[in-house]
Amino acid sequence: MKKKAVTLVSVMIFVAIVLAACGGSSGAGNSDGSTETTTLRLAENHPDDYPTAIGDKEFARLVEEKTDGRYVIEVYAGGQLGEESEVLEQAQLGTIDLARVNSIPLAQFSQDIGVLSMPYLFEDEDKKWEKLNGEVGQDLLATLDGSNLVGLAFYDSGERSFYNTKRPVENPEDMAGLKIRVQNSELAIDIVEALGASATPMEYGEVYSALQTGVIDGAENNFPSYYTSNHYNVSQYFTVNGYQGNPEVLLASESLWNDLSDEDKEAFREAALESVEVQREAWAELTEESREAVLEAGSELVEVDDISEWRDAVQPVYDKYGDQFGDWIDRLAE
Ligand code: GTR
Repeated sequence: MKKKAVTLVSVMIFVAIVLAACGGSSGAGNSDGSTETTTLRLAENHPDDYPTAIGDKEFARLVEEKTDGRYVIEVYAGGQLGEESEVLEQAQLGTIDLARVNSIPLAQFSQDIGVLSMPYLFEDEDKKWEKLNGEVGQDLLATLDGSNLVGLAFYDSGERSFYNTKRPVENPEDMAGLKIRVQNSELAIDIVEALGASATPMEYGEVYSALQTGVIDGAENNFPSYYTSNHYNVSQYFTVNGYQGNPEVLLASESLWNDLSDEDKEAFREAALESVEVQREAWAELTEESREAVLEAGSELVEVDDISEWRDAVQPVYDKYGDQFGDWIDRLAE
């Protein structure tokens, strides 16, 4: 929620008190001579030192710099502002200004963005990031138009793999009958079902106890999430099959966006794109670190030498969505 302080001294004092009470802040005396600071809230569901949160903070720093301090962004990490679906709803309503979310739940607002969650879509990391940071990426983000959300940039989320509490899974047949938690997305359900497992959509914050109590047998995620969520403590078999390379998305609520001048919109967009580098460096580091940490803690990593049987097993997903995503798949592969 935006909080504005205006020049009249008495009003400023009043606003400062209100803002302090709400956890916001206000300031005066920017380098451009203006006396107005707008404090924005950015929702982040990972811990404060997780790579996406590091990216968010770099974005915040750059926005502040580029707008001469007229915009201050406070990052609310650790899911303080709610689970991903609640955050998305609030961003649509404009009660949360900015958010970093995963691209899978965004597919409910832009079917096109779903293409990024297609299994085994990306083969080359450099190319993937050239595309996501370039015109195709911006065109994909623009498909959110009409959803009250404005996509700014993609962040790295590596590759997702399956893990479970029951047994080492070496090939798709071993997935049979496992109850796997997925994000809230039809495509995610279809992938798990193509593999012969059953899919249970659930919020991220509920997965740990669902694994612990046996409500589900497994889930899927990248190494950093598997590690920092402590899922590795309750789900020891991790199959390194990197089946999905969908990125994270930094976005703004349209209500914030409509309040920004064209110049400030440009500053926000630039800041978002520039923050990607710092986020990706942090990502690479934590990916290594978390892989080692879970191994040390006793996780059993099943390395998949031949990914082709996994690719073949998810072919029904390409049969179902191939036409719908065809043009995007071509553009991402060009
Ligand atoms: C993580 C992602 C989160 C959340 C989570 C999930 O990789 O960073 O935003 O989407 O996965 O599986 O729900």
